[in-house]
Amino acid sequence: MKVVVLTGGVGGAKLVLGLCHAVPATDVTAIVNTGDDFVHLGLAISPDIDTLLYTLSGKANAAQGWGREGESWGFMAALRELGGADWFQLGDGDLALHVLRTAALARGEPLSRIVAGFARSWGIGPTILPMSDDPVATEIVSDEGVLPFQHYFVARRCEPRVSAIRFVGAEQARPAPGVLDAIAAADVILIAPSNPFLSVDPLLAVPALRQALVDARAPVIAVSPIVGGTAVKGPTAKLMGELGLEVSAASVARHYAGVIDAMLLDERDPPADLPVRTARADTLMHSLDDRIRVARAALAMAGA
Ligand code: FO1
Ligand code: CA
Repeated sequence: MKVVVLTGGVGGAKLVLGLCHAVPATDVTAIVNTGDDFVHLGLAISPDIDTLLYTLSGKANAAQGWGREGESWGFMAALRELGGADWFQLGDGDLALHVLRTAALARGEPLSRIVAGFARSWGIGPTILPMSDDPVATEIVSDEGVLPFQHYFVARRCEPRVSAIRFVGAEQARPAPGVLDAIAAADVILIAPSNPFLSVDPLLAVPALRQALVDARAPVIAVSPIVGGTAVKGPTAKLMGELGLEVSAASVARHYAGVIDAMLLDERDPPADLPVRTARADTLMHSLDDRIRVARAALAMAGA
């Protein structure tokens, strides 16, 4: 069964890992948000891609959600001695991805090919595709001005009050090679329980990608990022309040209207009248078994 999953951030990576135990890993294609990407100290950083690479290769720092397990920080210590910008932590092992990606991009290699090379080196089964090889930058319009995503998310710890979110370059961005084919060939398409506004919307802002989802033969099923009336982690609930949205699965379903055919709700959520087909499960993902359960529950909605 060919499964395509749209993902970003830590929550999304958890579901992708669960999927790899619910169907053959090589039947899974992850289309990953690149709106968080930025150049820092001259290095090309792709956080959501790297989080997925680490998660699928067993290298992820489970507690932290990003970066590597058992990381060392010699580079950051030396950087601080020299007064370098230390608000964004770059572990010694993590640096290898950024240095190699930066060098390859400078040689004109597209991000999609670089990521495929990393995945192959680490023996990762699923296909990992950036949403686009073209630049898309998430910007946060806030009461502290227009902030680059990582400044909002890391330097300011999501404290600014958000009035709008923009995806600079999305209009002109083309889906990366393989993205449209994967969507067309899919038996089921999942939207992971990633932050709808920060991690999923950049994907839906790429016109041809969104259109492909609308036109897809396969059902598009979203896993609700809201559990019991709030978000599991991260700024989703706070953002929804600031954007004037009710913090509920129904609100997310309306946000995805026209794209999704169904939504998997958490069993704790109050009864809701959603505009799409629904099913319920325990969608909290702490253990690997949790992730497999949620993946299976989502796939079951496809009648697959
Ligand atoms: N998040 C933080 O809160 N602090 C950091 O210092 C940090 C460094 C970092 C380095 C590499 C990387 O791939 C991710 C990193 N993240 C950090 C997480 C990152 O900001 C988020 O994972 C995404 O951008 C949103 O999911
Ligand atoms: Ca459709």
